[in-house]
Amino acid sequence: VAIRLIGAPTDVGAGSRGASMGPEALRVAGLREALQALGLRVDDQGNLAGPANPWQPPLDGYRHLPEVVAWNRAVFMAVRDALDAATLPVLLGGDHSLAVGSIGAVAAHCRARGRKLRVLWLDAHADFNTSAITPTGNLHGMPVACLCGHGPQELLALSGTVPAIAPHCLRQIGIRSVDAGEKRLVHGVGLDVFDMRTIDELGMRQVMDMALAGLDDETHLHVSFDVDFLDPDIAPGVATTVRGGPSYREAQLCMEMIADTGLLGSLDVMELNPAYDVRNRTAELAVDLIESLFGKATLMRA
Ligand code: DIR
Ligand code: MN
Ligand code: MN
Ligand code: MN
Repeated sequence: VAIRLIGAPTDVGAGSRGASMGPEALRVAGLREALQALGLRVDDQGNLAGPANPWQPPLDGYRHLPEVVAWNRAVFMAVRDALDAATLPVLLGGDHSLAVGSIGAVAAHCRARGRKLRVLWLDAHADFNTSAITPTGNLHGMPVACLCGHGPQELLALSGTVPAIAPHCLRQIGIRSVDAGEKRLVHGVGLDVFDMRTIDELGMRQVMDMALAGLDDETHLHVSFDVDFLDPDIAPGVATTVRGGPSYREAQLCMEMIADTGLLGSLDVMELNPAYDVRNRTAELAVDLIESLFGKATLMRA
């Protein structure tokens, strides 16, 4: 299956500027060439267009809602078109609010074809805030809540069905920063969260076995990779670093075990912020991990 790269150069959902430069940094780090070297067909469709960042304070609990909606509409259509063309969309973010459009399109695709959906949310944050509880108003802290039916009507409506996904489709991995009100909501909807303590206690191997349990050939696997998932020592190029994330080896194992399922159907690579990076090393690390996600291995598989 051919891979389709879709750039979404915006930071309208974030609290810092710079994630808008993420798509180009991934290209400079050689994402397309790395995937091609694995024998995959890659088509880079270039960047989507959308409104500029007006850099305004929150209004009714949301910062830049009209701009976030406009970008998500563009992302929804691009991901939908990629899936309709039987390609594997890779969304190059851009801030993580765009996962509403991306996963909304994936969910609609699965509904139309009677396929099951599993979403792996790799992130330091749960991204389950709402306008009532958000400490910032930044919509990149709310995409999971929106996808589960808690959020502004304009974003909920994107996928055609509310909620776009059921919480039981989700597995969150690497979580280590959840706001006070967010904690109650996450618990209330019964989200499956493998936080860093769980990874410490069980190890990445067992956590991924659990997160990937119950998949079958009818399952579409979507990975939403917030680069702040990674430990800041290896991945400084994000605006919202939280110490104590997965190491290089843990992250590699996570990606390799996803690759082993053979079910990856779509991917978001989000929140990479070159303004915080050091000589593009975080983009290069992301490319390295994405290679593993698409099956790069040291030895031939038995
Ligand atoms: C914080 C930060 N929980 C918020 N969120 C995210 O603003 O809602 N940072 N996603 O990457
Ligand atoms: Mn995050
Ligand atoms: Mn599919
Ligand atoms: Mn996130």
